Amino acid sequence: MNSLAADRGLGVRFALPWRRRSGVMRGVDEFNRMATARSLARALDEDELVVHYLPKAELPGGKVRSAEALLRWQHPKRGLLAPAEFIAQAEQSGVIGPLTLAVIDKALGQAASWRHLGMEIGVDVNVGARNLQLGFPEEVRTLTEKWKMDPRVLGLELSEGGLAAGDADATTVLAELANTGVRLSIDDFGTSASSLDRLRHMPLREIKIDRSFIAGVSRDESDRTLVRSIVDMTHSFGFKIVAEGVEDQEVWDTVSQLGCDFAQGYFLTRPLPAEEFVEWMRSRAAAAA
Ligand SMILES: [Ca+2]
Repeated sequence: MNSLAADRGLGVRFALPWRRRSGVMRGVDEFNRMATARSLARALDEDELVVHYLPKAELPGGKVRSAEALLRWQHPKRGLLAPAEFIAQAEQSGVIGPLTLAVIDKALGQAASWRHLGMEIGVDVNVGARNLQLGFPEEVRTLTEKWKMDPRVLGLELSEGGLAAGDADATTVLAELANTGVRLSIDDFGTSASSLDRLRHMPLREIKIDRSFIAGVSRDESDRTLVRSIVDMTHSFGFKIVAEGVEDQEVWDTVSQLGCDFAQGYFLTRPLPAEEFVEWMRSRAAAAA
């Protein structure tokens, strides 16, 4: 079912089967969208946004290098909301710009307080196509300077679909972002058709292989072949590879053997609030000692 053989040559479209998870907008009508967008703007003012952290560890040793900042909304009436419940509305209403900057600000502030505790950990923030506006690189630079952080502490995870659009402004913005020194990755790789030839000319450091390809690697030969091929090709471009959604030891061992550089997933831990993340890191260090 995977047509990899046909996609080996560079410059050929690398078409992977669509395995995208269910749409987030299902069942949400226009009225709710607008109401959500208005209350998101208020949530920013009231500081109702919370960030949880999902560690990313080196393979095979498991040293934690960075943590992905995952946004939650502590809604006064609806409780803790996951991004699937509000990100699409934020993108449509334009709140996504200030929202993403608020997450970068919080994540950098967190990295600064971890550094204070002796933990040198980078932070990775999810960025959508609509964030790639002229002016965004300068805003990012201002935030790294505000927290006096080396820009390499910050990683931005860009959606594959957004980059595939190939808009001229987005290309300029990417080049400027790379110039600021922040790390750039492609997120959830494999969930949309993208041209590897195009990707290899982008200023990227890292490819994150979508969890849907990783889940089956320890028992499915075709998933293993696919992951191995992605690793071989993207390593030749100089990218590091992250396996997303690593849930057990067998998958950890398999993606490590396949040449992935980093792993993320519940085998390490679920996403944790910042204070719990510190405790988790400490108990891990104690167990390793
Ligand atoms: Ca991500």
